[in-house]
Amino acid sequence: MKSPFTVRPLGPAIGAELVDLDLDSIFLPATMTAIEAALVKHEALVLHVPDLTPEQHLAIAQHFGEPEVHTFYPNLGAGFEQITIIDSKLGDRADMWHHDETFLPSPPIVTMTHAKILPPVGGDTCWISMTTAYDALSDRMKKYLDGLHAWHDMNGPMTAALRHKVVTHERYVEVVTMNRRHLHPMVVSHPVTGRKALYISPTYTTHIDGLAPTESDAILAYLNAHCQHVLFVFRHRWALGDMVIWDNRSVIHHAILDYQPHQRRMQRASVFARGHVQPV
Ligand SMILES: O=C(O)CCC(=O)C(=O)O
Repeated sequence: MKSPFTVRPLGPAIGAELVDLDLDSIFLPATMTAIEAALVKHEALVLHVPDLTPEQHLAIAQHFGEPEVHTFYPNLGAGFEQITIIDSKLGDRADMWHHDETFLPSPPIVTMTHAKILPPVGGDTCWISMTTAYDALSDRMKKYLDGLHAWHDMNGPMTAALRHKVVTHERYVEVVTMNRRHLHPMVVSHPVTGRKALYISPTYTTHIDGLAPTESDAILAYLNAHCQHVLFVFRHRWALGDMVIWDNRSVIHHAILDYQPHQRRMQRASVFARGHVQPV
């Protein structure tokens, strides 16, 4: 069967774009299977879809699992509660390296963001291939990490948000008392490809379980610096109507905040694996 689009790699380690995708075909299982295959291989996929409707956005999300109704961000409402709005005019920003919501027991596996309003220049997003970063570690370091787990906590970024006056004190107290933290393996295996990936981020990972604080801090500082090497990074300069789908099991991301006072508004859906553990 003819492929429903052409996959053009945008970097050797991570990133590809889908060319000539017919949006009507996304309701065909074969198209979504092909998109998923391209995603797990390239880890971040750019689709040029200015005409994408919220129905189509949701249909793509539903292919991957259970779209999330986000706890913190506003959404499109009335049947589209799973389409979240991240708008700089509301003070929402994601200018830090992170996987999505790793303070949860089963964080979203895939996220997809559609550019609706962009600044005249700036506002790019970057992704790091945590599989390629893992592959580049020494065998000694890989052995050291084997079996280690680290804590992922929501409270650090909330404290930073309070300090930057992005949240009110009332909102800060409301969120931190939810006590969103979880222990995850430092290295995970991708359920489809089997590739190993580092599973830490400077945003949510606070410390390695069972290690002395100085050792944990030193190891995390080394790993975070290692991951941010340019060799592992894919940077996308958005055009209006682009959508990027990324695989949270293989990448971390960072939305660059360099465009103020201009507005940047994205509509996004994040997707839990089917049967995920509900946060309490
Ligand atoms: O706005 C972006 O480019 C990405 C924002 C982000 O971190 C997210 O949607 O999870």
